Amino acid sequence: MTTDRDSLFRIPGPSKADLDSFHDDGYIAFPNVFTDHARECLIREIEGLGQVREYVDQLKDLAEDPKAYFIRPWNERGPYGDRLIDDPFITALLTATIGPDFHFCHSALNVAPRGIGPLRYHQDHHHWKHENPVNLAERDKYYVQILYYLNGFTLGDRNLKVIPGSHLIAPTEDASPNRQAADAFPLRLLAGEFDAQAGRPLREKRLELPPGSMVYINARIYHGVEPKPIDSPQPYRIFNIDIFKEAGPPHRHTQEIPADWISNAGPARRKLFMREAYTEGCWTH
Ligand SMILES: O=C(O)CCC(=O)C(=O)O
Ligand SMILES: [Fe+2]
Repeated sequence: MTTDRDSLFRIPGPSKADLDSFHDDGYIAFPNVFTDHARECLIREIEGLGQVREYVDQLKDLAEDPKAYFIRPWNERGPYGDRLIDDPFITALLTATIGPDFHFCHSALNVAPRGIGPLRYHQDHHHWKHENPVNLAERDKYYVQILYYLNGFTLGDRNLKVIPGSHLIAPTEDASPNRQAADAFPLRLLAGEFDAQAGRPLREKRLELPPGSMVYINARIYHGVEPKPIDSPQPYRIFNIDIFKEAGPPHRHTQEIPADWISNAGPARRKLFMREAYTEGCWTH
């Protein structure tokens, strides 16, 4: 537990129940975990970005054919977004769940407007979707996604949904890149076909989270997102994500770290950034 620096969060680290949830269910939900000040400053920082302002300004014109704003990697981070990367709470959580040997992989920012469609059930562990020796060797390593919901979401309004325990299912060909099989697989999971393998019933859990929340997931868990109704009381849902991986070769989106992030980093932060980025062909030569 670190107290050497101000945190953006209300709690210093995970509880025993949080850790059990990570290992047994594949995710931890942290409702309203940001301090009010941090939540407000982060929202202001993101809404102040030039591209986001432009996007929000033209939302009314796009109402017929809504499109989300999406950027990956999200490098244009202000002071609060920057602090998020190695906030003491985040570092404590990563260390408690996956051990001390992890790297920053990449980030993204997403703004989802009224009328946007769903995101199907999927997993995000890219080494499962490729068969190179390096991918096979990396499959069992942790890949964690930290999903930040600064303005929250309600049930049926761009809510995240998960299948608790589905991170325990071994990779099969059915869970592979073939789109048709990949779409059918979650239905088979939910129909009970893999309950015995998981040692528990695999059922959908639809989440509802207030502003200032975060969800910490093992990227092997099946998760998806529901559409945002055209008459949602919330004009857009802000979602940013930081992804960390156990030390090892690059994942599919392991990003280049901007030079100034490295030159401005102290030793602990620099360690997070000292890894190879993904490049075309890096798994095959
Ligand atoms: O939009 C969300 O709430 C989650 C998106 C997602 O599944 C992802 O970024 O991997
Ligand atoms: Fe995802």
